[in-house]
Amino acid sequence: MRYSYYVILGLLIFWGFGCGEHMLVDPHDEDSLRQGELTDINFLTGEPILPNLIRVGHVGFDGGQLAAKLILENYEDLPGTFEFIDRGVFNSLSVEELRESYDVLIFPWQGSSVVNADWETRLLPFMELGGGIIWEDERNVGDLQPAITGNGGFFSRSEISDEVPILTDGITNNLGTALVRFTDYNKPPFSSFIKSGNGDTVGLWGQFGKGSIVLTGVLANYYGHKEGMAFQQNYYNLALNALLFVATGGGNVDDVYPVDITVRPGSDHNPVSINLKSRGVLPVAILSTGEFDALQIDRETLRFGATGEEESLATLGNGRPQCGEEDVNGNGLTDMVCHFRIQRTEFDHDSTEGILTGVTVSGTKFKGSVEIKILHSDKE
Ligand SMILES: [Ca+2]
Repeated sequence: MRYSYYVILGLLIFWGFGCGEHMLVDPHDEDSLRQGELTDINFLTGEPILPNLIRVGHVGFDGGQLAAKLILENYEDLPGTFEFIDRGVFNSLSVEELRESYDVLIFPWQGSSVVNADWETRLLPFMELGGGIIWEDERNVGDLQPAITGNGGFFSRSEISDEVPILTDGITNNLGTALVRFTDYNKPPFSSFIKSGNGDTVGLWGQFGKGSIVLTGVLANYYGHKEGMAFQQNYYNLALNALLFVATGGGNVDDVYPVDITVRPGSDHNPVSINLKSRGVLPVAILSTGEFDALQIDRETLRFGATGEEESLATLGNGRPQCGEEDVNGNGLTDMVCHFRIQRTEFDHDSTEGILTGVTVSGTKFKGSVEIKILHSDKE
């Protein structure tokens, strides 16, 4: 079971969320140029839903261990194809042509400086088309401006400084010397995840549209080998993680998990009537299921009203959201009940639906809707 490593890691990290399978790719999305049937992240477990095929293009240099090639071809730890792209060919291909042929582009250490990896006209558009980029290339750092400023050199022994799901899973050993330091970057969407012993940022990741990028000054692709010395194995795992990370959009979850909600739980009225003149609050229950644990909601993110964007969450005297935990439907699973100020829900006399949105503590977006009835007894 070549995937078991990731499945177990994902389960360990997101064990609190139960398990469930939700394919996030919309097969009807005509805008998507994803060719390799790349998939996304399971909403609840955080596990990557593995791509069927990752087509990797390796730009301009074929030295080192080529961890990506090992991962895809020798060990088959991820499904995919690996192809060298001659620098001249690379420069002659448009972004659209590149995206049609490749899901991930690797810019390796000692890539040719002839390569045109201009951020604005090449890399960013490639990612916006859903492509992923892995970068170890100290020779073309100049192409990254204005998004990122970096410079080459030797930067002391480095290590993971920030945990990023998928990307840093299982990377425990120290990493070696870095050859690129990132001195300035827009933040967000870039985040640092590897730092050198001197505190220099030598690893960044970011998401752009449906695509993502991992930039490192450490040479995971160059040195990574599954059966090498400990540091090579560590690099191999980082290269594998990076490949999976960018192939799945960097854990980019655009979709929204559907949740069940009820207004005024326990009420006999269905739909529940709402009096727009009321200065009171409306209790809304977010129901737990075997797949969705409502207690994992980040309460502060809840919005409820006509569009689901209304900041109507009621707070207590201490500023905390007015929420409680209760099994409102008696199914043995504790639900979350929060109160919303009717005056801030933006409902009008034509409203027939209340929409709730929010985010779980692990970053999963969710949304629920419920039928409502506006009380028309008051003459306006
Ligand atoms: Ca329940």
